[in-house]
Amino acid sequence: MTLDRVRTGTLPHWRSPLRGPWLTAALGLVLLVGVTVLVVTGLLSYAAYEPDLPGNDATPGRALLGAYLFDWPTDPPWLYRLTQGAHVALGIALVPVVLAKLWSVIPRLFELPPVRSLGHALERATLLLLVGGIVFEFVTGILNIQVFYVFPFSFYTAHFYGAWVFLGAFVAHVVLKLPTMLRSLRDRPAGIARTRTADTRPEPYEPGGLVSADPAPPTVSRRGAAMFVGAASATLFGLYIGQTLDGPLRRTALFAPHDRDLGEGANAFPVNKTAATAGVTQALADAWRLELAGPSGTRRFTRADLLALPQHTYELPIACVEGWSVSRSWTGVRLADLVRLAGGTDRDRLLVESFQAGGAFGRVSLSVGQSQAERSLLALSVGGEDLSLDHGFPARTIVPAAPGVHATKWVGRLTVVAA
Ligand SMILES: Nc1nc2c(c(=O)[nH]1)N[C@H]1C(S)=C(S)[C@@H](COP(=O)(O)O)O[C@H]1N2
Ligand SMILES: [Mo]
Repeated sequence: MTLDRVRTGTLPHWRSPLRGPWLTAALGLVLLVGVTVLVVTGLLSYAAYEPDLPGNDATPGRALLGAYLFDWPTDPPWLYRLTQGAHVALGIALVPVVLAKLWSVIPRLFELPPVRSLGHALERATLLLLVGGIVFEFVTGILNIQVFYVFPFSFYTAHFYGAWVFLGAFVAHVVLKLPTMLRSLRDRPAGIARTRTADTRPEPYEPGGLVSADPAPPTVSRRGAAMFVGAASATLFGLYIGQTLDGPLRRTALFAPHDRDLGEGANAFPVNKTAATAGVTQALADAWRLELAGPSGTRRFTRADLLALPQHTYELPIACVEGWSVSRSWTGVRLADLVRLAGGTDRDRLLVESFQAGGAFGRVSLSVGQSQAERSLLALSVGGEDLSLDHGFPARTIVPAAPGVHATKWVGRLTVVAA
C-alpha cells in the first residue's frame, strides 16, 4: 500500500496541486533553452583556452571530447567577455529554475520499486547522471566563481569532465522526454497559467503520473509560483551581472565576490593573484630583464628598452573565467613586433612565462593568431599609468578576446616557437 502511494506520488508531502505534466514541461522548456546556452558557452570557454597548445590544458586525456575545438579568434575583442559573462550570469540565474524543476518531478526521483525493467533501469541511470551531473556542475561552478576553492580536485578538470557526463545524460533525457514535453504544453488545460489561487485545480490524474491522487488545497497559483521562481532568478542575475559592466552599474553586483567599488585610477580593478602571493617583490621587478628567445638567439630588455620600441594603445577587456570583466586602455609593445625582433615570422607563436614563484599560470602558449594579432600587447601601462605590481609590473601580456588567465602578469620570458 505504502509502495503504491510512493509510486503514484501521493505521500502527504507530495500533494501539491500544482505538480503535473504542464508545470514540469514549462520548466523543462526554460531549461532546454537555458542549459543549452550554458553548455555551448561552457564548451566555448574550453576552446578559448587553446587547449591544443602545449601547457594550456589540464585534461590531456580528453581524446574525442576535444574534437570540436577550433582556433579561438582575436576579434571581436569582447568575445570571451560576452560568452563567459553569459555562462556565469545565466548559470546563477538558472539555479531557482533547476530547483523548481527537481521539485516538480520529485515523486519520480523516489519511484518504487527503483527498477522495473531493463528500459526502466536505463532511464533511471540517465536520471542519476542528469541530476547528479547538473548538481555537480552547479556546485563546482558556483564555488569557483565565489573564489571558494574547497574541493580537493582541480576545478578545471572536474567541471570539464562533469560537463560531458551531464551533456550525455541531458541529450538522452531530451530525446526521451521532448515528445512528452511538447504534448503537455499543447494539451494544457485551458487557462492553466492564468488562474488565481482559489481557482487553481490539479491537472487530470493519471496513475503513475506526476499529479497527486490526493491533492492538497492550493496555497499559490501556478502564475504565483512562476513569478516566485522568476523573481528569484532575476534577483540572482541582477546582483551578479554588474561584475561584467564598466561604470557605475558595477556597484550593483552585491553577490559577486570581487570589488564592486573599483576606486580611482587605471589600476583599480580586481586582482586575482596579488604580487605578494605570487612571490613577486618590487626588488625583483626593479632588477627585471625581459628575456626574448627566438631563432636569432636570446636578448634581454630593460623596461626602458621596451619603452623605446614603438608603443601602441588599445582598449581591451580582461575577462576572467569566473565571470567578472573590466575594460581598460593598455599601452605597450606589439607581441608581433617582439616575434620579429627575435627573428621569427608571422607563422610563429609565443610561449609566455612569468617569473612568479611556481603556480599554474606561470606558462601560457599563445596561438599564432594571438601572437600576431595587431592588438596583442606586452603591456607596460594601463590607462596611462605604469602597471601596478599587483597587475603585473614590469610587463604583462594582453590578448584580444582571450580569457583573463592568458593575460600573463610579471612576464619573465617570451619564446618564439615555430607553429
Ligand atoms: N603570472 C600570473 N598571471 C596571471 C595570473 C596569475 O595568477 N599569475 N592570473 C590570471 C587570471 S586568472 C586573470 S583573470 C587575470 C586577471 O587577473 P588580475 O586582475 O589579477 O590581473 O590575470 C591572469 N594573469
Ligand atoms: Mo581568471
